[in-house]
Amino acid sequence: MTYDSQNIFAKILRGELPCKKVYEDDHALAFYDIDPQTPVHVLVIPKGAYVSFDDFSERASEAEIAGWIRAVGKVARDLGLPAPGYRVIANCGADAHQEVAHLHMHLFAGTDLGRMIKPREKREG
Ligand code: DGP
Repeated sequence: MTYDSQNIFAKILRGELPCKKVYEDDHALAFYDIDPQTPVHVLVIPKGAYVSFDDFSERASEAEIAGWIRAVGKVARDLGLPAPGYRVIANCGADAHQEVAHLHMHLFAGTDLGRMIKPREKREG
């Protein structure tokens, strides 16, 4: 998938749209999700033009990769999430229902998040 520079997060990065900023450095920007699904719901995006995790891991520099990953962890620590616990998810592509085609890590926290996948007894097959 080619990167569309008109996506919402690209506009936020350029300052064309506002966001409720949590953290920013040379490689990453973190802000609160506009439609929070948990009491704490933050998005951490790399500043470069990458669509998805697989795109980023293929094309980003070592510094960009380290910078983004470190930013995700720093935001979690700064928000006090490690002790109660939190979840990180990056939706990539159609089956994952990725809505915004700029790589983003969701941080979910602030409540018992339940199990990540269906209980064994409710799985198909
Ligand atoms: P995903 O399905 O993983 O692509 O999630 C995209 C998320 O982006 C979704 O949780 C809602 C959030 N979002 C969409 N538009 C905006 C916006 O303009 N501002 C902020 N802060 N979040 C947005």
